[in-house]
Amino acid sequence: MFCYQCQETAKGTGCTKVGVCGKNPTVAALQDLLVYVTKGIAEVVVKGNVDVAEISNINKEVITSLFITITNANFDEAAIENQINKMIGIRNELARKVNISNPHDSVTFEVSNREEMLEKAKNVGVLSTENEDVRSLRELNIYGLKGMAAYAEHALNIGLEDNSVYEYTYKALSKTLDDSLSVDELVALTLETGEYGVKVMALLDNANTSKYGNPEITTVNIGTRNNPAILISGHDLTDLEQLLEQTKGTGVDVYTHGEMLPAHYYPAFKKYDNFVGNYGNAWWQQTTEFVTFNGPILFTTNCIVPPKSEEVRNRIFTTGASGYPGCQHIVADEDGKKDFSAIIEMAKTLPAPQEIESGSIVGGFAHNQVIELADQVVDAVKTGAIKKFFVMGGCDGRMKGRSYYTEFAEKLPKDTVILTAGCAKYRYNKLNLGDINGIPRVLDAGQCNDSYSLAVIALKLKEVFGLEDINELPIVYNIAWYEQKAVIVLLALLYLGVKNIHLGPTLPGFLSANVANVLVENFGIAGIGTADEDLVKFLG
Ligand code: FSO
Ligand code: SF4
Repeated sequence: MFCYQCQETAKGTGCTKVGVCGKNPTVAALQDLLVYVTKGIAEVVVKGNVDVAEISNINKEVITSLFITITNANFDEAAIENQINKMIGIRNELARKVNISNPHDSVTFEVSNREEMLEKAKNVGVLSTENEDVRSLRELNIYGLKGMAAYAEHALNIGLEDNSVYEYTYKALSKTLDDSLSVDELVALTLETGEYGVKVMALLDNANTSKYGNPEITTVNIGTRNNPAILISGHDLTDLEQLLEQTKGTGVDVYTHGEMLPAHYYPAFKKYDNFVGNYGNAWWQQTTEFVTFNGPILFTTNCIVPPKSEEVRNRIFTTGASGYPGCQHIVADEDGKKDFSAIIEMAKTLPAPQEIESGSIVGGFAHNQVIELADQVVDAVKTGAIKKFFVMGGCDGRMKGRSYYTEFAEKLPKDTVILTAGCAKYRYNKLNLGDINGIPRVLDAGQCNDSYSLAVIALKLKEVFGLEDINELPIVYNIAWYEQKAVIVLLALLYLGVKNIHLGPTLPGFLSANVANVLVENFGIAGIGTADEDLVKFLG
């Protein structure tokens, strides 16, 4: 196997024997093949001039397939094998209808069993592109497309889609097969991927806020009650809504974990008395937190860490693109309805969660809320009460070096404000950093996709202060990354013209030296140093 798509890749260069994430070589190979057949479908759509508006079912399967291959989303060999078979069927049916000349191998290959799939996968993975710069740029784009697919799927679950996002996905996937593309053309493609990243995050923001209201300042309980409970993780708000509806009045409580925390900020979910609070921290801490939670856990998306015991595994359920062998997977019916009764019945038989902390945290600072506070914020900047903003969004992870972010947040001077989104916040959101004239020093906009909010806020501030360039704002970008959704967020920021982003805890292993240089020279991308060194650098 060879996989280097996430920040925790072995030695910073690539997982070759087994994934640091727990992905085994069979899963890795099947995921490579799933991406490959998805590229084949893209080839047929692009070369055959297929109108994406006519193939909504295929669009959906394409984004689901990409989503399945995101880090920590799906470890279930059988589920991935099924998806490959489904995609080959879709590809063949489409190819019969549009008939393209000189089809690429991704359009024509056939495999009839697992063994043949594994054999075929040997020649279609990341290393099948020999030139390391071309490989680096192809993968950078593919990882961005995977992140984009995840966000598109959440928006679609709410009923919103944008055909131009699908069209672009097909175009970009097919370009990753094109050997005639120069490095410069692939760099241009990367920026275009960022453009569609902005589009898809705006689409998801629109879907979430039109259905569930605008996030608002909210105090979230981090303690527990004495009822049996279900923990919901991942990012999908429609799954949460259905779970809350189905648990209403059953005596079973619902808690969020990891990236589901920002759901508490939406007005629509506040009416549920059994929606108690957030349990625990970022995804990687689930290995201990799921043990003490006691009740069943529902994964709606990525962020699964292979459970260490049978006992915990038996309590895990998956849905959507997520999957884990031996865990019950809940499928939606044709109308998108899911039956969570098995989870609810299990919860009733299990003890209430063990309290691991108490108190509360405050969040809900997405664009609408911050813009409502704009006068206050602008005043604080004008009077010098706020000297600088630090965008510290992104991801958390297991790496020891991530304690940098806690130290950095603790050491920031009291006249600075942290803007965050994604699970990176767990490194500093319980530190009690205080406020500035009533404005909390950590403003949490929401999930990783709500990084869109941070961009909207920056653009608004630029307008209010009458600046020409977003980079003239007193904002420093010190972002943490882990998986492919962070890649699309990064590409989106680059497309919006944000310069000098610091990316840590390490730069992506998939950037070749030359591609890293392009990012450094054109966008000022840099890594991180120690917290002390960086504070001196950023505060000037
Ligand atoms: Fe991932 Fe990062 Fe959103 Fe976290 S981008 S790791 S679990 O912030 O969440 O999906
Ligand atoms: Fe390794 Fe990350 Fe790939 Fe998992 S997703 S196999 S940890 S590079």
